[in-house]
Amino acid sequence: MAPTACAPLPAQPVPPPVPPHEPHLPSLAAYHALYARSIADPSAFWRDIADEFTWHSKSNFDPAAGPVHVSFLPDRRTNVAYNALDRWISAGHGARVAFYAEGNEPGRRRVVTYADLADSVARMGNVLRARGVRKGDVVVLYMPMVPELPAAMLACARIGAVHSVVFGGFSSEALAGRIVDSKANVVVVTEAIGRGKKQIQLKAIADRALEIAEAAGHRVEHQIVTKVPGAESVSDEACMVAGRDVDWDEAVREADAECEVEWVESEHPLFVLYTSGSTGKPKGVVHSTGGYMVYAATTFKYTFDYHEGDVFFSTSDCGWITGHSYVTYGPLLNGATQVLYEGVPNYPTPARLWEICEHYGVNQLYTAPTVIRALKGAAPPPQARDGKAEALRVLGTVGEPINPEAWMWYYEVVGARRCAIVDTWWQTETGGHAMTPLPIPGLQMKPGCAMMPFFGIQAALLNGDGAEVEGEGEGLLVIKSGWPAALRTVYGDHGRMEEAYFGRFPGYYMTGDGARRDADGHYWLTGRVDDILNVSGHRIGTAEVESALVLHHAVAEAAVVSVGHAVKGESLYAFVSLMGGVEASGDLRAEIRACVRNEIGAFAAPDAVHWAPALPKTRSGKIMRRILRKIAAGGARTRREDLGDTSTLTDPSVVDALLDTFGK
Ligand code: 6R9
Repeated sequence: MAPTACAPLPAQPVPPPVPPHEPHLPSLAAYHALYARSIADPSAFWRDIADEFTWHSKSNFDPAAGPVHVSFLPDRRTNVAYNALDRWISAGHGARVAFYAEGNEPGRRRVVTYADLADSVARMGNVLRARGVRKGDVVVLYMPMVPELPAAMLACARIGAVHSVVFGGFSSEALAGRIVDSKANVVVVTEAIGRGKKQIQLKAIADRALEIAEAAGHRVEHQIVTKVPGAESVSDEACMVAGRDVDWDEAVREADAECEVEWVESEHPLFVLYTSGSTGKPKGVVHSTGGYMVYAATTFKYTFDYHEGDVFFSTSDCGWITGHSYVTYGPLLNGATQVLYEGVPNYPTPARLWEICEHYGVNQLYTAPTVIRALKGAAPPPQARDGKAEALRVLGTVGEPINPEAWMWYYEVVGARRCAIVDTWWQTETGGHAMTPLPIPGLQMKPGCAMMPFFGIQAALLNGDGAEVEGEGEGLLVIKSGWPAALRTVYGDHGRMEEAYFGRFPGYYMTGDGARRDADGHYWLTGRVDDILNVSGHRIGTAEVESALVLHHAVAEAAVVSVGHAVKGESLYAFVSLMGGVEASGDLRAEIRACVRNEIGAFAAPDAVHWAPALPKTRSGKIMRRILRKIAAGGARTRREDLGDTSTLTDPSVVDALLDTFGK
């Protein structure tokens, strides 16, 4: 019987260590000893780890005061790109493979060594400097998963600039919003990319975004344009705007290969990454240099038990935090070799992901539950045929809760019962894994459980009054005290950061997730407790989608909820009230969905649009989403008595009207 999240847990023994070498954490006792030290004396714990990196001491950096403040070795200076590349090259590892880059089309492969990557990074650093980019300036990157993207991120880091990667699935409007908010003067864009059968003209989307930004009063001075070998492009020379657009290949070829390292204060911002909040527009989460560097590297090392010579493969895009911490930074800071895949996991066939794992002898695979669910049943991985997990040792999952059935398939079929499953719970704001089972030999894994905190993380559960829940129980998941990779601020709005994360219960970082602690002290994530939804692992704020919906002139009001979806985890269901006199129609539904695609991106377009004569509201004007969620989940079969107490609604008859409008 497949276990369920709340049922008594079948113990899943991790098999005896397959690794050819001693694991980084040979026993649970080793974890407990390190964890205890990380809490008892965090400064000494992290300082010892930090000493493995290259730093320049002495700095006159003066940490800004504020009620919410984390700082990490503020008296030192460092450079993340130096630590990710030059450190390995100086140690004689320049010829080591950094990326096996696998193109969208099978067979299209590139190999990038540490020396190659360092060369591109240095030249790109000079290209940026020549365009006026200085320490602290934001550079927006709108690129697919090709080696040029981590190279551009590291080039920014090398010169002390702050990158802001925007996921290639975002629309012109969304990209423009991020450009304007971050005041970036330089944008790096890839001309066109292949994603599965589709060709996406990224430069055309970016060109439009620059127009929108300009209309909003912010002019981008330079756009650097890269090409992906093999992607068909509709743009040509004529589409390059003279004086603004620069060809990456040409510029990089002409640039000097020596690029002076900018040694920055440990607290200097490394990047801004926009993410959905529960209210209003996306927040620019700012991460620091030193603390983020050490934490991304340490979590990578222990969670994946990475050893020299292993091949790591994360399917995450660098447009999300997972690609930042576990494609660009964590792996390179460990001198790791990894597969970088441009395409989608099921193109041209659902066996693609397994073929890639087999071809490169992947040892650690990191992907999302939505990918696992989509591939489950579609194509058996090769190891299912011969019963061997080949090279795979650690299987990671991230982004959303994994249901026990998907977990069991990952464990039994993909991992052939010989791999550790690391269900990593963390967030854009935590910078790296905050809770995860670790691949410790003999650890009893629990399907769907994030289990234990990473070093330095003091997890706690609060009840609605802010009191800590002790022992077994459920509550709001919070983190007490700082950790090295904690977000430092929200770009341009420190007040918003204090309010959003620390306002309700001062002294605690609010994760926005709920969790349950079991009798063993292990944590089970129960989902968001705020208005953030998770569709295919993409974090989406209901407020953002609702704002996009009401931009359509025919829409008076909208409310978005989610319903369970077999592959995506959650799918978006929109209740839309039209302006007086407007007739509902199929065309209008399509137009309204297109509005969300234009405003945010295709991944945020609701699967269902329900014409709502009115929305159920409380007397204080708050939409009662609890009722809408029940209607969306129950569909046409929903009965009024299923909806619970509706007496606090201003107009309870609204509910009947909603139940009458199914399928209209
Ligand atoms: C890394 C990342 C963060 C939100 C987070 C939570 C959900 C992520 C999870 C998980 C259950 C896991 N989440 N990992 N829920 N189990 N292993 O995804 O960052 O995009 O900021 O999303 O994703 O709800 O709060 P981000």
